[in-house]
Amino acid sequence: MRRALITGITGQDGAYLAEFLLSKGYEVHGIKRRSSLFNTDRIDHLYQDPHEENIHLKLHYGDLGDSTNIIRIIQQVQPDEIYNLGAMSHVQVSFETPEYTANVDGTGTLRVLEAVRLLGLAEKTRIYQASTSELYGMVQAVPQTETTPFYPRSPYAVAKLYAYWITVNYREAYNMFACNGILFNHESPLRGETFVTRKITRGAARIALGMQDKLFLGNLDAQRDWGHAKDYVEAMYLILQQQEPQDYVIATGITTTVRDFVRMAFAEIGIELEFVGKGVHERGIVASCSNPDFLLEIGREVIAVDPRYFRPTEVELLIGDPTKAKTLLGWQPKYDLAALVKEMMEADVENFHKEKILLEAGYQINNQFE
Ligand code: NDP
Ligand code: GDR
Repeated sequence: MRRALITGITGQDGAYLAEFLLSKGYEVHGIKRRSSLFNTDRIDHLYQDPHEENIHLKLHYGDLGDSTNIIRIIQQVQPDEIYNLGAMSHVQVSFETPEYTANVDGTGTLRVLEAVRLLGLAEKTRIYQASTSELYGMVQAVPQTETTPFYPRSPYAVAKLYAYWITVNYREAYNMFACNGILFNHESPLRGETFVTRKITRGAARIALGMQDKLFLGNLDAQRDWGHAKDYVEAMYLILQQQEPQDYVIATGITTTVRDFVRMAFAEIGIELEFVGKGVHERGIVASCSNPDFLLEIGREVIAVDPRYFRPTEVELLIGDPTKAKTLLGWQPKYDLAALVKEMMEADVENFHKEKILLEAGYQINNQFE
């Protein structure tokens, strides 16, 4: 039985990847952080009672900031494959916690690579590094490929730049099977609530259900190449199954503005929006509402811009060229943006529909919004 170790198993990608590898017959080990509340919601459906026989999913406490536990866990697990997905992954938050982000996202990757080397596993263990389209940052050329120059625009991206190159360096210096997947934005109903797509689908659902008046967003002009996380974790797996270790761009090749994502999310539930005004004064108003379940008056303002969400330096345009992955890995995404938006909207309408029933029955629900 092949054994995989996933850092960041409690995150969006970790959850989909764990499910995918279990379905392939792997024994999956994951590193979770200690927190004061349970933080395994996304993988609870995969949980197996450790007292049972034949456990295929095992969780270990750890943190990428602590090499002692990284070494111990890797020594104990002796993994065939490591997927290094753990990271402080929010670009805007990285401006507020730059040193922490460098330590976890940058040096954390070094800790994993060096642990494998020190433990004498360089020949056995293959390593996937979660690199990112944020490396491209300021536009140098589009569509972005494996050879497009990097120009990172946030402490997050700079930390990931170090992680990218230390992965390449360990591959070249020690002959390790270590690869970067340069993944463009990928989303799903499991996406963290403060990333823009999930913030929009949650906001649209709550506004339609009468639970929220307005959704405040930042830069509506930003363009992103959005895919589905389920498709992208399959690419991670494929990258580690090749003869040669290489780096790959994983993307859809199509870019969309944040504004158009907002339009698509509301349209999915029968609400057409019109955008009026410019810059910080731009707002989205209801142009029509064909869904009898949602009573939204025409002309009502539901989207407004709040400069609080502007970033000190922004990445304006991302559009990836996945030709290499399609050709060499045979990777083929199953979702397009319309199917992604549909799945996310359906999930959030259902979530908030249930929550509304609980609220009306007098239950207190603590929700945080950003
Ligand atoms: P999430 O933010 O959903 O998950 C991040 C995971 O990392 C969580 O399990 C989190 O734990 C864990 N983590 C955070 N800090 C630490 C730490 N100090 N030590 C160990 N683990 C830690 O991210 P995604 O699943 O979306 O992304 C997975 C990886 O891919 C990340 O590295 C991200 O930067 C990268 N990436 C993501 C893209 C995307 O569009 N989603 C695109 C390109 C790259 P906890 O649950 O406790 O917070
Ligand atoms: P990103 O994702 O920064 O691309 O990083 P995010 O969804 O946070 O932002 C995408 C774009 O939307 C604009 N935006 C807003 N963003 C947020 N979060 N909240 C808002 O209210 C808002 N309004 C507009 C942003 O300015 C930005 O241009 C994600 C993360 O998953 C990274 O870990 C990963 O590496 C990259 O994708 C690829």
